[in-house]
Amino acid sequence: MEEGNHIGLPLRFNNRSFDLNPHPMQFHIITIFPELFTSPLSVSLLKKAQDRGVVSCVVHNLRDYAIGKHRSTDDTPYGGGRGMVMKPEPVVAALEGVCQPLSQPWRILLSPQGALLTQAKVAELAARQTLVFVCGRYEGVDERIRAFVDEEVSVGDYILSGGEIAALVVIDAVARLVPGVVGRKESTQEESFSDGLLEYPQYTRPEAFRGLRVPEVLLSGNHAEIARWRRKQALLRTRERRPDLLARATLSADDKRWLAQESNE
Ligand code: JA5
Repeated sequence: MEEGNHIGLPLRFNNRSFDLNPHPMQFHIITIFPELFTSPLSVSLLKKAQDRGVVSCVVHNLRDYAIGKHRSTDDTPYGGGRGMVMKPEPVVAALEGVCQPLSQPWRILLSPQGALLTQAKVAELAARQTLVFVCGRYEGVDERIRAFVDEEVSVGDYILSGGEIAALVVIDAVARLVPGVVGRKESTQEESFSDGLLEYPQYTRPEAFRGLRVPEVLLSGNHAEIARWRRKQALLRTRERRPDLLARATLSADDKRWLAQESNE
């Protein structure tokens, strides 16, 4: 169960992790909207990971580090122009307050100007023990904040209202690589797809849905043939939809022969 609130206490989504596992992956989030994290961190995979003690998440309210009567976290841009800019003092005070008790925090600013998140970057982040995310809001953050983080990460070339949802994307992807978060069976299966191809098509009951039938081979019980069919579907689908991925994928001699043969038909 989550603990804390947004009027002073960080939202701590796990208070048992240290008893169960001396080295849980720690995610700290600095945001003006702690509530945005409540549901995503309280259900499904991330909830189970925290219950198991392999992941811990602490959401820190940026406003708690803001000073003055209004505890402002934004101000107007120097030089004029539209919108507001996130002030540097509260963000840096929060970073210092949050990081002070941590041993080797890695500080990440979510921003469309960061390096694009890839599975390779996800793996790199998962090798660290403590990630601290700064979520920007308004029309952007004061440029000087960049001097107080270790890197800037983007989750894609589109505009978001703030860094919060981007931080959740990073957390979800990183948590999946933490040992004990995803079951061993699922994780081996996932690895077999990290050869850089798209997934093969999947089906479940019923056999016919609105006139659309499940491919006969999947009903055959012939596991070797099913595996071959799936591999071919993954190859075809990747060539069709993501030729950029196919160019970099790990292909066997069989794969290459089969693809060449397919394009000659
Ligand atoms: C953070 C004020 O990676 C995609 C994006 C991350 C991010 C975006 S778009 N906007 C902001 C932000 O807006 O701080």
